[in-house]
Amino acid sequence: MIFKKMTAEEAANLINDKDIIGFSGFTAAGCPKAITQALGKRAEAEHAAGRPFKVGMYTGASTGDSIDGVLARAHAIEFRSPYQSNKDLRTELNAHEAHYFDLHLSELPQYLRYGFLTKPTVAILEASDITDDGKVYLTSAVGISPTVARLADRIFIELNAYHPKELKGIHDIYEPADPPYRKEIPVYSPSDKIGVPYLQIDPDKVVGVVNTNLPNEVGGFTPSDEVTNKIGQNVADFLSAEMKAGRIPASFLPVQSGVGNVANAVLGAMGANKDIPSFEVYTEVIQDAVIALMKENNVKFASGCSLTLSKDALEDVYEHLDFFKKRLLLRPQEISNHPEIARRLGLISINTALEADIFGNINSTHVVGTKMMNGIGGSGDFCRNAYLSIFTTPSTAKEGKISAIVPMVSHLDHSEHSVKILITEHGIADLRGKSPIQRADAIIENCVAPEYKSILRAYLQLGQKGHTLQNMAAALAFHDTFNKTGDMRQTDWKKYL
Ligand code: 0RQ
Repeated sequence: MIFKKMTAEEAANLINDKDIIGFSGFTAAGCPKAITQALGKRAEAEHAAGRPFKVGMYTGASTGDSIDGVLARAHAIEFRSPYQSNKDLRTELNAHEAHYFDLHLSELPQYLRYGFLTKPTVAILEASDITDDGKVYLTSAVGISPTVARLADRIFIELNAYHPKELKGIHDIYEPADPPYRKEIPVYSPSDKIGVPYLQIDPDKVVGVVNTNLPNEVGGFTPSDEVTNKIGQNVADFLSAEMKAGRIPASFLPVQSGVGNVANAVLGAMGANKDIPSFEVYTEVIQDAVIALMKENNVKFASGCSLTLSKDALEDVYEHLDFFKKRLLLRPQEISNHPEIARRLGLISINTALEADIFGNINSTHVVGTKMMNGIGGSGDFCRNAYLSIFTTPSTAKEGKISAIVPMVSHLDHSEHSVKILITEHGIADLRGKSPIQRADAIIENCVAPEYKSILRAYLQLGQKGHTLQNMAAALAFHDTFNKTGDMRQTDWKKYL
């Protein structure tokens, strides 16, 4: 290898205050780990010496603790985009210690190319292999790697022996041209390969290669429970009824599903439903449930941006790469989440809401209107453009003190114009073709927790006039009551009239 080998500490010492770093990876899969750990220590040492040390950060989505956790705890983040789910980083950005801007995941690479955002000065990529002429074979995710590797002035590689070199061929690297030269992105089915299996970088930009042998830092899953299982069951029942009604073709359509326990339960229930045929997946995050369904031949093929798998599931994939490489493909997020492809393939998109309102608007990001949770992720890329856009949520949070369904969302991420179906553990509200008042009836009747039904029905009787029956004095009374009493069930409309 012609590239200079170095330790993580040596690499970190070459990264400067105010550098802007673009990282490989998507979720905790495929992220660098060693250089950032050393960078955290360097930042702490600089701060102890009274010198400023903060970096800007572009990532694919969330990362492992070695990036977001380490750098947040070291107070070393100037700004961060686009999606995060680390507790310590969340604390930093809600306290304005780090600036955070939340972006549709498909848009970040083109925003960087268009010059809308300051370009990265440094790229840190995790690779399973690299050739002397600059062909980088990534690991278990792609994310924004192609764009940041091209735009950055300096590149550091973490060559991680944990990932087998035989991964070659699982990635499909493609960057679209920018307008006015962009043509259609020629993905006509989830398994279409349109690029090359490696990331071509300029070898002259490589500052050094750090050898590692570190697993991904993907967190474990909470086992599914009665609520998530019921939501999964309701989604599967709904989709099988849509097929019977002829609104989903008998061969089915590719599925996009979000991240987390609800998403795993939904996929599990779809696999168990005898009416739903073996289907394809075109998504961003490939989770454990997809691998389990693939082994049972309930999923034929999965195209994604990352293998966000538990340690056991990833090792299972790596042990049986001959089987899985024919069925898995990893793309840049610009392609896995591309609106053009979502619309062309006719994705059935299933994402989790933090909060929904009775008129069908969705809040995916802000807890009680102010505190950032994780970010919009890919939910907007998919929901606006899907064949059928479904949002799921448990009907309540915090032992029933919070209703996930409120009169008006406290923050808007996806509007009533994009959201077609809302599903909770209690049932399904089909919002297609319904007026606001019909949507409110369907949601209260089918999705709301029993203890909140009469409160929400009473809201609609407050005497408001107009097309959408919002009462401007009382629309956020659920949230106001929660802030004052800690329990939305105590909402008293009279106080707001
Ligand atoms: O709180 O963490 O203190 O226990 O929110 O809620 O039910 O565990 O659900 O982990 O699946 O997260 C929307 C955040 C759901 C996620 C969201 C509290 C609840 C709990 C988490 P605790 P759950 P999940 C693919 C697509 C946006 C991006 C997206 C998300 C915590 O799915 O980030 O869809 N989605 N991307 O108690 C206050 C409410 C609440 C609430 C739940 N209404 N008010 N707190 N909670 N509802 C992913 C990518 O793009 C990479």
